Amino acid sequence: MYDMLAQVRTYRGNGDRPRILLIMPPKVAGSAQPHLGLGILASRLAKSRYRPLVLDYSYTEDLPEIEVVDGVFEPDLVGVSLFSQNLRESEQFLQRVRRNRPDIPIIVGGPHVSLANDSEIERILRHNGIATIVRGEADLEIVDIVDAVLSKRSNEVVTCSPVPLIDFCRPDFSLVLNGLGLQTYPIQLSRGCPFRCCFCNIARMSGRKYRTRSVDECLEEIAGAVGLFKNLQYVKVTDDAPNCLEGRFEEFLAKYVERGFPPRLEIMQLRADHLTLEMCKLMKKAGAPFICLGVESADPEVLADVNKGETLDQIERACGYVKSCDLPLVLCFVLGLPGSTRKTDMASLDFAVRMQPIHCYWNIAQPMPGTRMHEYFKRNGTIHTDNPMEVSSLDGECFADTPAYSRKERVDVQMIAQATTNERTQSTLKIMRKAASRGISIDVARALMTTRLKISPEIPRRW
Ligand code: B12
Ligand code: SF4
Repeated sequence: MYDMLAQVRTYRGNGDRPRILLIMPPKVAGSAQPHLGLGILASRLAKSRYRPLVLDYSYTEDLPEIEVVDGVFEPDLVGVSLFSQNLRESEQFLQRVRRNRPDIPIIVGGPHVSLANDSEIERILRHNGIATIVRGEADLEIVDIVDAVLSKRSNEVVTCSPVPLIDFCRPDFSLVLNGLGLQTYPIQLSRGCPFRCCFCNIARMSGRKYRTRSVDECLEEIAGAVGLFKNLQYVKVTDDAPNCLEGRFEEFLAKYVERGFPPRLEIMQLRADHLTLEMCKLMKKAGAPFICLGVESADPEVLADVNKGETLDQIERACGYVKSCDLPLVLCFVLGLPGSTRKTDMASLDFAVRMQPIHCYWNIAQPMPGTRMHEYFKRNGTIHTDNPMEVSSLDGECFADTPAYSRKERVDVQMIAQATTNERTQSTLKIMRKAASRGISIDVARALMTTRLKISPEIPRRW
């Protein structure tokens, strides 16, 4: 606590530059890396006339309380990033910020407000003290927005367009409290995704246009991070669709390996149809701890209806590439997609057992407003909440169902699937108690006995 507050004092300084406190609020979900968006905004503000500081309670849960930091840093403006997950907690946090310093202007941005409909924006605007809601990518506009808020001439809602990445401003994680100790450095090589999966809202966040950064510029950024962060262990690529352009992604990987960067390279959201054997070989050399591929559903009709543009054969081929390079395979499924039944989801489980991954994400379909899946559930079933993202579906939550496939059945299938493919993280007794309370003891007992790959203790459990 003492050290962190001493750092806050240093960030505060003694000059008269206005101080901006950017916050990822507590209790959203843990994150091994600091918030990239806030790192970029802080970097922009610092290059202008401001003194920014980022508090990321997802990245460092035991940061001092906001009231304590506020007392030392004495910000002139607070900016908060809002996620839909645990939104109520984040809203209570906004009230705390306001209560603590009633005259502070607050701006909010991030995925929740970028994806929200107009009535939700109106609702959030009614929060006391919110000067401006910023929707979309604020990289280029943040300084103007803060200028406008501080001079009391800001609009209530500012909508920013997807930015070209030619003049990408690198994040400055040294402006994050506890940032210099970072072990995982997030980097984006591109933004946007040209595909149209029925359950996904990424296009509304980052657009369909695939925007790329120069590969060499990305490598220079990594070189800078390797020099600065002494505890760095992983560089994590967090693009929406990193391997869309195969040649470009291979070039990045080859150069990463060639430069011999010590951190292990981790990559999110790889598409199976664009995965090549060469990529897998290079990722192995770059130390990738595992490769995660989205299958979504192994029922050919459900998969076709997802509109991902991938076939099961392509996915199976990609799994083969991963395995042939001796890389741990992780698969990601969505149970209860449009057109699914218990039977089609069980086909996904059969597929998973055949592929022998070391871990599977068994998500349950969460219809996000603005997606084709949302329309599907509105027409063919029931959506039981206004905020389907309030809780992660991986924790056994289901907010939408159809007459043919109830909420209970969906969660039951998830439990059976997790017990079949995943390493046990709870005691057998606890799992069996839960199964008994749901009336699925026999299914779960059988699932627990399924043979699966042994995961060596050296493999870091980073999924
Ligand atoms: C990488 C990533 C992660 C990483 C890192 C997250 C992080 N903290 O940076 C990890 C794996 C940890 C992660 C975890 C989660 N993620 Co995630 N993630 C992404 C992904 C793919 C890219 C995010 C990113 O780095 N974007 C690039 C940066 C530059 O943009 P940005 O962070 O959005 O910030 C920009 C703007 O939003 C805006 N902005 C953001 N905050 C603020 C604040 C202010 C004041 C202002 C003015 C502007 C502003 O300006 C920034 C610069 O342009 C997005 C998909 C997407 N395309 O957004 C999903 C996404 C953000 N994740 C999502 C979710 C649900 C989660 C989890 C809750 C999942 C879970 N159940 O655990 C957790 C939350 C953990 C956390 N505390 O962040 C959802 C959020 C949906 C929603 N409505 O809230 C998204 C949109 C995916 C999706 N389609 O559903 N995620
Ligand atoms: S490929 Fe991934 S990011 Fe693109 S639309 Fe589909 S799920 Fe979303």
